[in-house]
Amino acid sequence: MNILLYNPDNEVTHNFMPHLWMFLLKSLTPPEHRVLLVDGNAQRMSERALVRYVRDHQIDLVGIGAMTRMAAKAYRMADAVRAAGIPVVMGGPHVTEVPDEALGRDAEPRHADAVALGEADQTWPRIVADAERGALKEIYAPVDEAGKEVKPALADYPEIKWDQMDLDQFDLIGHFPRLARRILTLLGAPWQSIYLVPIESGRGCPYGCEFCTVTGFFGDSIRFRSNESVVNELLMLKAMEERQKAKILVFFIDDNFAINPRRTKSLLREIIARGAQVP
Ligand code: B12
Ligand code: SF4
Repeated sequence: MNILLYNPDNEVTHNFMPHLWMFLLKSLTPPEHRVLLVDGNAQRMSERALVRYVRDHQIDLVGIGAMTRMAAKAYRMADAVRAAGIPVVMGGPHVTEVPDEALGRDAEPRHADAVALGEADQTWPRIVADAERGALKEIYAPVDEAGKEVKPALADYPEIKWDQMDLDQFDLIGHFPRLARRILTLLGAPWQSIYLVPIESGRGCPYGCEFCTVTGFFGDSIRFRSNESVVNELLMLKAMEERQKAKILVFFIDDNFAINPRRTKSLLREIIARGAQVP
């Protein structure tokens, strides 16, 4: 199948960083499928333009992820894609809170064929398999056979092959004013592109602030990736930086990067030690 993962823009500002979920789900997609990514923050699209893209690339399934801030645009885009006959699955924090809204179970019209609740690391391959059989279910929840919620163990976090992703749409140099680009050239900066790459090292938060969805969504205990897996990802980006003459900045998107000082220090020490070994 050809799958498009689409992240809507907020129709006001441009984001400076791509969203991690798209790269993560692409990495978790069985290799026989082709996955394309479009982030509306980098290439803003109208409903008509998205439908044209879907037709031009013969897309069989569209996955849309959105925060509440972008939900209205997400629904409009989903409606256009569904009207063109392509199934839409939606995920992320907003539809997890209000799945009935996306599925048209309240007073509003339906926007999605299926909704992935919560963390979709484990449900995504099932969604893809069901879509391929033409048998999408309405709701995919991360639960075991007994119906108990299962949080993905980040111990087996997938390798995100940044060096094999087409990152052109996320190149920040294109967004720099012409003067800033000229100054960079005059200063002899060797970079032909600049990327800001999101990385996570852990999920969850014990504090449960009333205005925030993180504790409800990711749980109140923190799960960490192994130091090795995080540092491997950083080293891959460093190698990519040199090969592509690019500048790559890394943004740790963890809500609580330093919540466990012993673990944070051990990660930072490993970054320093293994980073120093790179010539
Ligand atoms: C990094 C971050 C930002 C960054 C950049 C966003 C980016 N480009 O990554 C910045 C700082 C810019 C930002 C801004 C805002 N953010 Co923010 N942000 C985050 C943060 C900390 C991490 C996001 C992330 O990558 N998580 C890790 C990935 C793996 O998790 P995920 O995105 O949830 O994806 C998983 C599932 O949701 C699911 N999934 C997601 N999408 C899809 C789609 C499909 C098809 C499927 C099947 C599954 C699926 O699968 C993934 C893997 O399990 C989250 C909190 C958090 N820990 O998630 C808040 C969070 C997403 N932000 C939030 C908010 C409110 C905002 C702002 C609106 C704040 C403001 N008032 O301005 C702005 C809006 C930005 C905009 N463009 O308009 C809220 C959203 C709540 C909601 N109800 O939607 C969150 C959840 C934090 C909170 N306080 O509750 N944010
Ligand atoms: S992530 Fe931050 S705002 Fe959200 S519950 Fe935890 S401490 Fe509070």
